[in-house]
Amino acid sequence: MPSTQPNIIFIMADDHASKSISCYGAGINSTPNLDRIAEQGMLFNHCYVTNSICTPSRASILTGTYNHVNGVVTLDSKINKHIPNVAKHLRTAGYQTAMIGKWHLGEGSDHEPSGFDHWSVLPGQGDYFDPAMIEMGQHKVFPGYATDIITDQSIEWMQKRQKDKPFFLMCHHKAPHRSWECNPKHRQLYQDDIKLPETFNDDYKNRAKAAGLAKMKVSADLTYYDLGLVQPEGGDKIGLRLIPGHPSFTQRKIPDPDDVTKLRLIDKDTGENFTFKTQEELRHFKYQRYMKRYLRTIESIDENVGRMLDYLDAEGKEVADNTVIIYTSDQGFFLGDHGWFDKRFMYEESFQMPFMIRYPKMIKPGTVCNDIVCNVDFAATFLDLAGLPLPSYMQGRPFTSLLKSATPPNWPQVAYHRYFMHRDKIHDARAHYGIRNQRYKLIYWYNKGFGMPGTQAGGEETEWELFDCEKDPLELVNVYGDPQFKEIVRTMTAELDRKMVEIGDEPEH
Ligand code: SGN
Ligand code: CA
Repeated sequence: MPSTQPNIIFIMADDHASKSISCYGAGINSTPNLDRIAEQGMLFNHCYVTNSICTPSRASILTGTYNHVNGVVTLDSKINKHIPNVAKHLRTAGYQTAMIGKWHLGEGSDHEPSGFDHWSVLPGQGDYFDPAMIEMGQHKVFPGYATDIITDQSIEWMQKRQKDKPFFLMCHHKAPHRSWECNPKHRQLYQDDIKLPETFNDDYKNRAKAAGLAKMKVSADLTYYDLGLVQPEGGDKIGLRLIPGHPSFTQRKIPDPDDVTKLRLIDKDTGENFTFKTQEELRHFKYQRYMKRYLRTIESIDENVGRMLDYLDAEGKEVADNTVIIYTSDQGFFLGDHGWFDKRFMYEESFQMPFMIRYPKMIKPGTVCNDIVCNVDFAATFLDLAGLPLPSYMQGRPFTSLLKSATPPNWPQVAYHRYFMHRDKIHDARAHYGIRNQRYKLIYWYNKGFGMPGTQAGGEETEWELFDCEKDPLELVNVYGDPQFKEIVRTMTAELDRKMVEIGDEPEH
């Protein structure tokens, strides 16, 4: 007799911006299989990450708590495997549980996945090709492409499961993370140019200094490795794969030389040569090359999510109807927006997570939710869907009523974000916290690092930003100091204070 408690399949990509999922409507690519989840279920327009960076986001998803509570505040933090998490609750209540793919919450016996009957994870960021994985503590190498392998393992685990018990599967892809290496069969995709985002030429005027100082510009901060290029003079050999941690892996940025006509770049796979007449041409080349490489890795995610859906549907209507299937990403990503790649900021493109969910028993097909939810709410929602009590330590709220299109009138339409890593070595992003409600976004750049690993001490002047998300959705004008917004600043600051009191985080002065 199959269980009446739903199965939960949680598919999460790494750095997948909603603009590169076609059901979100930006029109830059086509993802028919990801779209199936939204067509047969619900799409969220306002799902936010509480800290726009991998490791902390994953800790919040697993534990249902904010980062100052679960202790996973930076990219270098490691989760304490003894703290409770959603998989432990589900497993104790009779679920079969598995965690397959990117983990990034630490390695070794104190930090490995816990609460899972089966786990097979990439060490650190993992590799796109022939990835090493740690399977239940054993190191193994799996020949092939990471997105296929993670899907194969997920499907195999579902095949082997006990059919009379519900299951919880976390399937975490590596793609489309930097350095955007696609499955070779997708190399020819995207011959036509991708359209530039409206804010590609942002000059960062009228905003906090952090925006202009961040080293994540498509024009200046991409490396040879990122774009699959080599250079004739002193460049890397064609076909050479650089090793993460090796200085050239992150440091060899493609220059904007004084005389751009002297620059020659070479495709590492085909040997094709690229030369440039103007700086502008080089800048656009970088953007196109970045976007095409990024989108090609998504092609494989789309195919593989299609395989997961097909597998589930082939198990029969009863199982498919009783399964919650989610697609999301650990945070958003800048796709040339504001001239950037990467994430970390509370600006909308990196703050917003894609979130689509299918659960035929509960969700009307083709519905859209515009209410604010957060990754901290996921764990509580899973427990609620499984009919389990909400543990007192969890700070997230179950959004089951939103799935039924019955948002309670008092639903708190507010998301809290805090990025702790002040001035990381790679992108030099500044520490900040703030809140967003349906209309406004308030950000405080407190610019301090507390000497945490991966951060600098700080000591710069602090700054505030306020954006009118309705009138200025691209967040180009900081209206914090505008007298017209005095009252809004007051109410938003009070709301931020309230939120910090509620969740137990402390303001910085
Ligand atoms: C790597 C990347 C960064 C990225 C972090 C965090 N550089 O360090 O660009 O911000 O990962 O990504 S790389 O050249 O080494 O790829 S996260 O998804 O884990 O948060
Ligand atoms: Ca990520």
